[in-house]
Amino acid sequence: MKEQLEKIKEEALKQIAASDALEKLNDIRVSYLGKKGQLTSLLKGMKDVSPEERPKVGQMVNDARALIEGRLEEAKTALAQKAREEQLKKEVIDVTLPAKKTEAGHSHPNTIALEEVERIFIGMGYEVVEGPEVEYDEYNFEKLNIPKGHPARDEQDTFYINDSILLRSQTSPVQVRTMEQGKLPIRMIAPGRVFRSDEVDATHSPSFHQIEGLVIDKGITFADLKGTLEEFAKEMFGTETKVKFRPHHFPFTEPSAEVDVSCFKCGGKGCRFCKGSGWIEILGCGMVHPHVLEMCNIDPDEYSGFAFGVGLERIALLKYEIDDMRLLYENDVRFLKQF
Ligand code: 2NM
Repeated sequence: MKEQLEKIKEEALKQIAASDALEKLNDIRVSYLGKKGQLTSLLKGMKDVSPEERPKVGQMVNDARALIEGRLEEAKTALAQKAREEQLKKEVIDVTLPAKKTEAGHSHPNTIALEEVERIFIGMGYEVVEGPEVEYDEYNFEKLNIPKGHPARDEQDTFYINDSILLRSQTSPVQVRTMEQGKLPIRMIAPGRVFRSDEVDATHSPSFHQIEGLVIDKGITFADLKGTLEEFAKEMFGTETKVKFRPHHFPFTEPSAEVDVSCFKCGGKGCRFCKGSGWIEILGCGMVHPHVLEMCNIDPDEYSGFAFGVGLERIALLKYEIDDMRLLYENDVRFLKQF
């Protein structure tokens, strides 16, 4: 009987050591320790053992049972631990993997054109300055030589919050604010949203964007203005571009001019794009009016300067050959992705 017990014990331990799944361990438990298990059957054979031997043999059977149970438990814990480690390995997060791409849309043609204009002027030493879209009448009109009743107030009719506060019709109030701060010389551009009381059509919108430039220093002349804008036009539209200054009138500059560039489609010969003229109007400019300088506390006998203003949408429409301004405000990504 002793030999039988040893054999059963050895066989059980061998099977436990070799099992690689929880179900197998359970089968082993049943086949050795279960009601009809081998060890249980062995106990039933105790009646054949002599009464003196019985306690000893009983003890041996119990020890074997305890040993097998202990090993089963250990094996179960080890298997569970292994399973958990494998799961952790499978679920590991590799933080060095590239992130899932989010659909980021596309830069708006206005943004692309603005960044190009900013790049050119920053390259010439200009600062980019921003200011409020809701402005005082004083900054939007009065200090720019457009007193109440001036005809330019009709051309630049805008939206009023009350008698003295409005939505700016140009970005020049940013220049006024900068001049008032009194830090000279000034070399700046002021890009931003402006408002006019206009009906929507292919070339008009009640809200659009402007970039205005201002240079104030001692001895600034119209020659500086011409050279600067010619350089800008060549960088923006190509080195072959020619510029033409036509006399014009603005209340805040004297003298004033409108600037045409030679058509970058036909080179100036005349085409559908430039409506046969060979020229395309792109901006307005002039020497800052001495009265404007005075109202901004700058002595016109000591300082002079030039200013200019360009419509951002106009540049974007020209540059990308878009024929309807309304397309710029729909933000249809299929449209935006073309630029
Ligand atoms: C334009 C045309 C000409 C302009 C003038 C000023 C200021 F504040 F210095 F007086 N800022 N911008 C100006 C001059 C704007 O836009 C067509």
